[in-house]
Amino acid sequence: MSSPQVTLYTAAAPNGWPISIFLEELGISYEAIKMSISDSDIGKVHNQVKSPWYLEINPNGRIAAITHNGFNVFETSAILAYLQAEFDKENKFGFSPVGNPKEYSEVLQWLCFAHGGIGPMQGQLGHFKMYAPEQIPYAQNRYLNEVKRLYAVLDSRLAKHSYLAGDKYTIADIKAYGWVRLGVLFAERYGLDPNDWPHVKEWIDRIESRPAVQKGVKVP
Ligand SMILES: N[C@@H](CCC(=O)N[C@@H](CS)C(=O)NCC(=O)O)C(=O)O
Repeated sequence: MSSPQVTLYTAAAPNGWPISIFLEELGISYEAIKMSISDSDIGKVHNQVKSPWYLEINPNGRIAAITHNGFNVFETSAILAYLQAEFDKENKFGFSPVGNPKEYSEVLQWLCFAHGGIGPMQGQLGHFKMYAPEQIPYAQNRYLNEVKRLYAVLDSRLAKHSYLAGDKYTIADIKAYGWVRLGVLFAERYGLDPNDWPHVKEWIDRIESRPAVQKGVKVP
C-alpha cells in the first residue's frame, strides 16, 4: 500500500473540519492524526497540541497542521491556500493570482474575513458563554454582538452570490463553513438564531449537499 500524500493533525473542531473537507474535495490520500486540544492532557497525552514533537510542526501549538513531502504548514487558511496551489492545478476551488488577480483577491478577502473575524470572535463567544469560570455579561454581549454582525455581513454577501467569492465554491467557503457549522450546532448555547440569516442557511445547504463535506466533517 502506498503511503498517504499528506499527514493531517486535527481534532473534531471548526479549525480541523475545513482541512479534512478540502482534502476530501481534492481526492488526495491522507492520514489524519487525532490530536488532543484539552489543557488537562498537557504533559500526559502524547498527541497533545502542546507536545514538544508537535510544536516542531506547528509552533503555535494548535490544530490544524499538515505535513506534505517533509514540509509543514500551520494556520487553517495557509493550509487551504497551500493545498490549493499544490493540488488544484485547474483552480476548481479558487483562481490563479496571475491569470485572475481580481477573483483571486475576492477569495483572499473572504478567507481573511473568516480567518481573522468569524474564527476569533466566535471562539471568544464560545469561551465566555460555555467555558469561562465566571459569567461576565459585558464580555458575552460584546462577542455575541460582534458574531451577529459578522453573520449579517455573510448573509448580505450570500443574498447576492451563491458563494462568498462569487458563483464558485472556493476555499473561502470551506474555511467559513467550519465556524458557521459550529454556530448552527451550538446556536442555542451561543444565543444565536439561524433564522436571522436565511441566505447563510441556503449556502449551508448547498455546501452540505457535497459528498466531500459529508465525509470531511467526520474526520477524525
Ligand atoms: N488561527 C488558528 C487557530 C487554531 C485554533 O485555535 N485551534 C483550536 C481548535 S479549533 C486549538 O487547537 N485549540 C487548542 C489550544 O488552544 O490549545 C488556525 O486557523 O489554524
